[in-house]
Amino acid sequence: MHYSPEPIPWATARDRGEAFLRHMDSRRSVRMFSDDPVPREAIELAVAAANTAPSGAHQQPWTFVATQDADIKHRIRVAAEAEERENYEGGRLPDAWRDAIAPLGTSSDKSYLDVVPWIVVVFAQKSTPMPDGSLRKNYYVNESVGIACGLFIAALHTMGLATLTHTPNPMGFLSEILERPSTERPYILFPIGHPAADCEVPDLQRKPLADAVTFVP
Ligand code: IYR
Repeated sequence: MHYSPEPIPWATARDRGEAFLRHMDSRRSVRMFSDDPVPREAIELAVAAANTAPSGAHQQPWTFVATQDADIKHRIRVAAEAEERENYEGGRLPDAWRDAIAPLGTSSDKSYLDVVPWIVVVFAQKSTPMPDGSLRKNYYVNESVGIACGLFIAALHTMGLATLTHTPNPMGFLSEILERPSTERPYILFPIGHPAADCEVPDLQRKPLADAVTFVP
């Protein structure tokens, strides 16, 4: 089918590009959330935005599992903290990894998982069951689901919501608690809510553009 979006004059395009950059640059990952409610529609809108992501062979190999159930969130917190205690206090984190995350000030305390109104866990479908009972193998699953997650984060930020790209390690427990099939693996856990009134974030700088892009020749 035909696709012919309206051309945008450069002056307008630049304004939009700059506004989008300023908007995205104002986003921070948050670990201190308030328990203020967030409407289910906000989650639906963000997933709908994520669902526009390009994907390998248009297989859309993602499942977004959303919960605001206090018991499920608590079970996720307990399981995540058990794994992270092994990492932080049990010596499972290699020294180099420990050094890399030290500036973030993280610990095995994941109490925000009880506080946030929503948890969304994204699962990557290594394969997808078809209506005829066969299993379809998916291609470029990591790339596809990663792009979808980026759009999801941008959509949440656009609605003034905060999140954290959280990958408790290992995170197989999420498949059990959320009862997902073995064709899917947990990819990222997103606690979602408003930042706490006293929210603090690490004083991080983004690397300069010159370190992010190189034009050749
Ligand atoms: N998964 C652990 C450790 C951790 C790892 C990275 I890479 C981070 O950027 C931050 C934390 C945790 O969630 O605490």
